[in-house]
Amino acid sequence: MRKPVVLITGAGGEIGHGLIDRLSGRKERAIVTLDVSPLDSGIAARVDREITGSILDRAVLDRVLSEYRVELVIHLAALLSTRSEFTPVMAHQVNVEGTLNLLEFAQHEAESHGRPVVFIYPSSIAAYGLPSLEAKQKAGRITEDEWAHPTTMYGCNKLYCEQLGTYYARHYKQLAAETAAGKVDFRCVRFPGLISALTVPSGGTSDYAPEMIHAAAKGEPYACFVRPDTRIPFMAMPDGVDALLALAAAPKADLRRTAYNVTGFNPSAEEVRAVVVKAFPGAQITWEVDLKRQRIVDSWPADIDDTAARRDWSFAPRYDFEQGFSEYLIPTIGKRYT
Ligand code: AKB
Repeated sequence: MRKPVVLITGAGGEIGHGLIDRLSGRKERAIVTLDVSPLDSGIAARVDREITGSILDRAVLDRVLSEYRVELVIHLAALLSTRSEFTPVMAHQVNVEGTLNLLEFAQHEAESHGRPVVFIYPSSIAAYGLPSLEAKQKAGRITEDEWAHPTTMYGCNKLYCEQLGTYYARHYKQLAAETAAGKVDFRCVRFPGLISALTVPSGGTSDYAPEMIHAAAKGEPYACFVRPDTRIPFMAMPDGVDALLALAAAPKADLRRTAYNVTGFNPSAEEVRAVVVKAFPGAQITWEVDLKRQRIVDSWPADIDDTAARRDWSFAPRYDFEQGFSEYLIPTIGKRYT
């Protein structure tokens, strides 16, 4: 008998750390991870099987299929927005072909054990694209179906994979009589920038907020790569992990969409700086705008509407801007660097 497990791809990244921390405490299912790099020792010890390999390698996925009964896939592996602009073809391979491989894998798993496989996919505010700062200001809080015109390779990849997942969930092989549609139970969270106290992100464009905080805690100077008035939504990592797990556990009948916005708070870069300087007096934060990265965040919304997530699966973040910093980020980061 194959063991029932959760498969987490890209497990060594920012979200993976928080997720493994939480899931290993729950002991509901064995945890199998797949990442191109070995996991760091802190999380490696908490998973049941660590596979070092690529989501582009179908032989690796076939091996997982033969060994485990995967009931839940949490597909985190991706190249983030700034990195993807430097290597767009590779980004497309990892972000789109990789996701396609995983969806096929989930479909085969579901067929082999005769039950739907829940597939959790983190999408991003990068799926949006506002054409100008004026439009961004006017748009305010936007819903999932507005302004979905991404300007980055990563954003295009995310938006397309949302559609691809919906295809697998609702229409896959609808012309092939022998295959019932809907074996992959695809569910997607559109994340804002995530801020973790435990890890520093790499390759993203929302990274300026976490980088500012971590640099200040380490006593290092930081030159912020966006203008002080830049405003996009963020969320504290524990809320991000909660969102993935809450969506995975939601009764299917309650879900009226496949992709849901979630959000925590939306300070300007200057407001983040002010809080950081208050928490770490003497923090040296300057502004050195990178025009290309600025253009990316200027195309992302200032705020997003999370009404659908609140309505369909009762999602409410624990942390607002004040509490996110005072109760989670400052104390946890402070401890980490002392
Ligand atoms: C990035 O900046 O690329 C990510 C994201 C907002 O999806 N953090």
